[in-house]
Amino acid sequence: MTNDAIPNLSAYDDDSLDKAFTALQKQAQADAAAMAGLDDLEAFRLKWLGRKQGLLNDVSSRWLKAAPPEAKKSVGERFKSLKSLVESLLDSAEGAGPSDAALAAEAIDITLPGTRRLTGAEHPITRTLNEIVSVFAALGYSVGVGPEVETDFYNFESMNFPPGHPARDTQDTLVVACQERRPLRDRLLLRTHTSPVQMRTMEQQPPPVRIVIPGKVHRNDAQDATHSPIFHQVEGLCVDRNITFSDLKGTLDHAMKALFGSSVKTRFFPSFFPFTEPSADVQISCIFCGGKGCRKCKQSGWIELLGCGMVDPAVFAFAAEKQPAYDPRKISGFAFGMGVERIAMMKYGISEIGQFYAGDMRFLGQFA
Ligand code: 2U9
Repeated sequence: MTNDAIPNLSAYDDDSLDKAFTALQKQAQADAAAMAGLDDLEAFRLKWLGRKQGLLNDVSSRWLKAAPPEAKKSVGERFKSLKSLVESLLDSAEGAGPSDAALAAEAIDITLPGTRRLTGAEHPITRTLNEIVSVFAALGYSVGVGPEVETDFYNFESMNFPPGHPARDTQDTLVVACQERRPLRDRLLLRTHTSPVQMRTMEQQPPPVRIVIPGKVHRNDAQDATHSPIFHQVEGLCVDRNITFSDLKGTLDHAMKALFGSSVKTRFFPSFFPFTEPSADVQISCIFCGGKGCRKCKQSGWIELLGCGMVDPAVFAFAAEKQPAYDPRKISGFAFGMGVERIAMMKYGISEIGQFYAGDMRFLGQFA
């Protein structure tokens, strides 16, 4: 349906007007008969009734407005009936729905098998991370996030790793280049743990604090079956009056039961971290053999899963520089940290950490 221009009328006698209007009526009827689908209906409406370029608009301006006064009435009557014809053609086409030809063109064979679409699914690391976070969220913990590019102060110094202290060697660090001219505390690095977010949170709010920090961390470690230079942690911090090691044990025992099943047992071994004192490693009874001893737990019946401890007063002292309420004589707290990959590997029986990052659909599809 092209928009043919409306020629100017050379004569306004009844015969000439009849001829001109009849031609347009026929054209409108032919256009209406040729309509097949909704697109054609809209094209018809635009061609005939379009406000600026519609043919009726042209007829009105070229024939009706240009008519000599004595012919205005007869042109007007014919214009009115042409317009009603176009409108009724449009109405009946709208009511009639698509033509048989249009329906046939759109017909589908519903007996053919459909196209199977892949359903997206959470990555096993995201799923495990969310599961861990929800266990603590149910205990009233809130969730914090913070920068992955950190300063030496937040990543190390405030966490009780003094400059030059050998404890720093336990977390091989990727540093941002060309920082040598800055004071050590301001130099940028890729965070080796999510602990700086807890420190930043304490600086922002007085106790009580109950937070978990999930996130990506970076270490200058070679990749092997169980290590990756980029991995994920969930760390937690609880600070209030009278928080004791029993609170820590009860909380983590509950969390491990929530994550691995209510029959799981926990035990706490003395350990060392610069930021907690006393510190402990937490083991859970082997989820593969129930504690009897198997290859997975090296016949011990126990698997080491996370670290924890009571927040070192030296760490509180750094927070107290901005929030005096973190006075270790008045408050106490516990903290813990776990590797998400390690927990996901345990939960899903995965032996190669690299599987998580390879993007192999045969692996990822198992979690859909
Ligand atoms: C503040 C004070 C103390 C966080 C803690 C651990 C123990 C721990 C490791 C587990 C496996 C890291 O992913 S891993 O390699 N983490 O053992 N993390 S206590 O202690 C804090 C954190 C923040 C202010």
